[in-house]
Amino acid sequence: MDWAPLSDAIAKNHTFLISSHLSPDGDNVGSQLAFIWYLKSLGKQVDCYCADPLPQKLSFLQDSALITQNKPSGGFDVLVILDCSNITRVGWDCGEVSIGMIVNIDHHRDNANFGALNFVDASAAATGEVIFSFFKHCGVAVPAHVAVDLYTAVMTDTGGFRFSNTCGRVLRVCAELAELGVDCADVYERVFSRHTPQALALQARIWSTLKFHLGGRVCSLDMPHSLLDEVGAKYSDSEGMADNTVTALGVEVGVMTKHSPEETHFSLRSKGSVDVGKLAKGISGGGGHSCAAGCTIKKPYDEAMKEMLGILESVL
Ligand SMILES: [Mn+2]
Repeated sequence: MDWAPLSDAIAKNHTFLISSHLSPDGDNVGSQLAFIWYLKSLGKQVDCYCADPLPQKLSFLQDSALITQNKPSGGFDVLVILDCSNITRVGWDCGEVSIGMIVNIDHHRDNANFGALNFVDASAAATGEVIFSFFKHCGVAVPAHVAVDLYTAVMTDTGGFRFSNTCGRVLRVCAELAELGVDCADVYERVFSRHTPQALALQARIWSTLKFHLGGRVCSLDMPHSLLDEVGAKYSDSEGMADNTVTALGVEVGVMTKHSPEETHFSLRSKGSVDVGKLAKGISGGGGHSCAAGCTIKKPYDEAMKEMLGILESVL
């Protein structure tokens, strides 16, 4: 990666706005916090806006309150968009603020290169990994709390080092971060093992919808949005459930649906034989990685599920 244009853009400008995608996850939040810290350490003026609030489990990250839901106004020299394959993923209209240039830093292979400067490394497991390589290129002395941000980014985007994007390089990056002062067990526990009773009740109800299709090659779980009020849980309490759909023997593709009466959102997971990223892209508003992707079908659950199973039958 040629980092010189990024270093130049940072050196020549003063006011920065950072943003990332809706439904913030560990990579989104960790990457934003690391980049806020870096720019502030250089004396830059930095604002950060995320259209959705952070999940509670990520609020332990130092300075997480710097990621605000205060809609930006006025002008900024540079808008830095992190972890977004396209600009609509930020969930707000960037045209509402006056922006000198857009810098796009990401690791999604379907990134639309929407920035004036684009730093997209599709081989990286997380945007946090891309940022860490930039920091190393610049010789930045990364403090422990920023190492925690970046470690959280990589840990979450690899599903706790379980996904196929976990490789020697990724583990070496995490080893370097650990040596900078990350308490790995503490981060894992905070992110993956702290559930409210309502969250577990929600997950129990989701498990009760377990179904197998297409001769056992597809497994599905479903969450009607109305379930949240029923058990007093939050939308984010269902996070991670989609990963369970590919844990059964014989299953090639897992489908986790979340539906309202009008539309059905699909989280797709693959064991590898089907590229669900490609599949989701063929459906309006969809996208993602080859083993984890998402899309929405604007139809009620029964109809949408029938359509999805038809698509899956044609590729399995
Ligand atoms: Mn990511």
